[in-house]
Amino acid sequence: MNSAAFLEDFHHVATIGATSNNGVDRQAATAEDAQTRDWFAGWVRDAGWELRVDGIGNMFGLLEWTPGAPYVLIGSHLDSQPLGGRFDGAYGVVAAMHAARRLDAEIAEGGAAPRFNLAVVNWFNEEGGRFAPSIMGSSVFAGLLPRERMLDVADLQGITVREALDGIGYLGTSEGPDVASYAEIHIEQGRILEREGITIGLVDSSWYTQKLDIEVLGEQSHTGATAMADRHDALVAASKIILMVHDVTQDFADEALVSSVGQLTLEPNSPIVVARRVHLVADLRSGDPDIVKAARAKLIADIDVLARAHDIKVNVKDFDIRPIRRFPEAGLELADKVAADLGLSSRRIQTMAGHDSVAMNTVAPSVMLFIPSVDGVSHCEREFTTDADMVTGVDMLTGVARQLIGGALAESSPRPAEGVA
Ligand code: HGY
Ligand code: MN
Ligand code: MN
Repeated sequence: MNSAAFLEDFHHVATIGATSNNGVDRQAATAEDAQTRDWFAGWVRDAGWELRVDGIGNMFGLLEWTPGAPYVLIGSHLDSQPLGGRFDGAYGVVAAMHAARRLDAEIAEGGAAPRFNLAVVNWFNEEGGRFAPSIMGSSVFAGLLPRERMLDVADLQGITVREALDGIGYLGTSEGPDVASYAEIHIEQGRILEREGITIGLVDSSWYTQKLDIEVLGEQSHTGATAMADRHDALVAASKIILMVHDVTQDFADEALVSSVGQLTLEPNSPIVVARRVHLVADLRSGDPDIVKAARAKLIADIDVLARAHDIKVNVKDFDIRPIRRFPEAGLELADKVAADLGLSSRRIQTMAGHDSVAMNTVAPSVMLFIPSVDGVSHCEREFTTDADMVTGVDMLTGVARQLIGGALAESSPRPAEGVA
């Protein structure tokens, strides 16, 4: 495998939307996202593969070796968080492009046409930083989210997904390929592989996740002239809610529940006006659905008490509820054997972060692979993974994809979700 070519492509993509602290800012359907999309499209065309863009901006590079056969999909996402890391998602897309190119060369050199074809995919808006929810493009593709409703989702400036995709020329009209199975490789975004000195993570399940959309409604007034007894300060109440979201984790075993409020909007956001409205998004995750549900119930009860005490109104809505999804045993065993044949250490591991594979695993047998993250840092400019680990991961993905196009997992079926309300 030509590691130098892979590394050259990866480090080139990292220059697109690069920030001054070694991160990237390529939020979904922005000009920077468009630049990586143009790069992906040009690379696919230069490779002689068919390029397709579907109705939610997912991009596919198709290699058809066996006319009419379904496709094994391999890929990830090129969009990033604001001031995010240059590895999250982009690594998996560039790795998939190079894995596909290797398999294409093997088949061209005399390999028999495999049972299944292969497609490389760049999923739209996996990150969900600009347009919520995250994992949008792959969830629409998997039929988990309705496309028309997602196209109407607006960002904080009121621009819709439809307008943004159309504005960068990536509101496609094609249908995606018929899927036989899916594989994705991604940085771990945690510290387990690094701590244990293990090269490859074999993801066996995803954490139960849900978001809370919280609207705090007070009353606007003069910060200087209004008596304290007369104030209905939405920001004071919101601040207490933010701490509640953090503190509820202490009701459970260490690290059993993770939660934060990551997004806050404030109205009218004037230094001389008591806030009338604050909008918050809280993210709650656990390996145990009952823990998230118990934490949610406590938060709703405590917020109700707070609203009364402050004589304000708080609206709380659930959204982006993701049950635990287990990846097929046959895929884990397949990946375990590929790693062993390559002489790589591996271990089974859960993912706390969401991924496109979590959506794809609902419609096609999927394999999700990790490579180590230095310090486990992600969604941060400090995110880092070594060239050596990235190159090893491309070998791993190529080995798994080679099995999948040969028909492995063809008889497997996706597993039902767990922890569904
Ligand atoms: O939602 C997630 O966990 C992903 O990072 N977008
Ligand atoms: Mn990601
Ligand atoms: Mn991410």
